[in-house]
Amino acid sequence: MKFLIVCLLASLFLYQETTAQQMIKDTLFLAGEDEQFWHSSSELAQSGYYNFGKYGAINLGDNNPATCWAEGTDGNGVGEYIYMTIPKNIRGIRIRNGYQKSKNLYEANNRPKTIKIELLPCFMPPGYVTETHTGFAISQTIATDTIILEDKLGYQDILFDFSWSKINHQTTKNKIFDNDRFILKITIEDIYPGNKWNDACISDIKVIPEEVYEITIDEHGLTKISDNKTDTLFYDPESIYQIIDLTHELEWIIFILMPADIENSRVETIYKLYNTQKETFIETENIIQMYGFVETDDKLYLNGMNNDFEEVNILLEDIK
Ligand SMILES: [Ca+2]
Repeated sequence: MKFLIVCLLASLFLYQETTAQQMIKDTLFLAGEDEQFWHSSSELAQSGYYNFGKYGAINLGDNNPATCWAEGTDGNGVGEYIYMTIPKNIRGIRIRNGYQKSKNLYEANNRPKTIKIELLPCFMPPGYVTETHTGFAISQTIATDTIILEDKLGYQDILFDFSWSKINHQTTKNKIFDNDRFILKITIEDIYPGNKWNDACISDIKVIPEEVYEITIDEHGLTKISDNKTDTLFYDPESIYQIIDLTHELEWIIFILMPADIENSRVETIYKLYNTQKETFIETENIIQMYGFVETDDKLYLNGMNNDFEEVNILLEDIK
């Protein structure tokens, strides 16, 4: 009987794991139009349409330091959150922390210090709109990060640690949620206290767009070309590099190396794994041959042979 229960728990766990991307968890009404929508857990001095008040979340998108979102709870703002829509592949966000209308107002109010960032798949169910708000169905969090903000005036950049290639891989397979838009949930976990008021404020948030680049491969190396800038990722005239396999969007590449001057060298082939996001070769201990990349249960594995001559599959996210 004990055995049966263990099996049942294991299969339940697997079921949740494999269907994790498919579930609608909640629906929300966000304020805004076309490109950018906003919502917050509370709003100071709320009046009129929610999110559009004097301290409504819509103030986060106007690129104006004289307007801000301020939370409206009795506490210091810890636990309060905002939602914003973002396009896929963004590198991060730029935040004007606190109420930046003036230095005095900045210091008078609470500034978020630690924030939790969560990425949520979403879509707009048809007809789920009001005059001012648009309904979104959201999934559970699929990526998360915790950030410490600086206590300073002006914009500060937050670069995400998300693996967009992995996220895009998951959402492309999903037929329910949008592939090109996500909702970001930003929760205040700690604050820098204000010297007069106990309200946490943020003046503005902007998206840092996707880095657009192209990678070119020749037999001796890789070159990355972006915004009129050319970076040599690696160049090795001593060897010839041939591609064995690569993943979607060129994140991972398996090379086989041979000496360029075969006449004077022992012919030896070496397998190497390269990650274009980290811009480096990744060490894989005990792997003497790499056959390619394989996908199982939505996860990508490196398929190869270890030094005991056994075939192995290594989860790529583990070796990153
Ligand atoms: Ca503003």
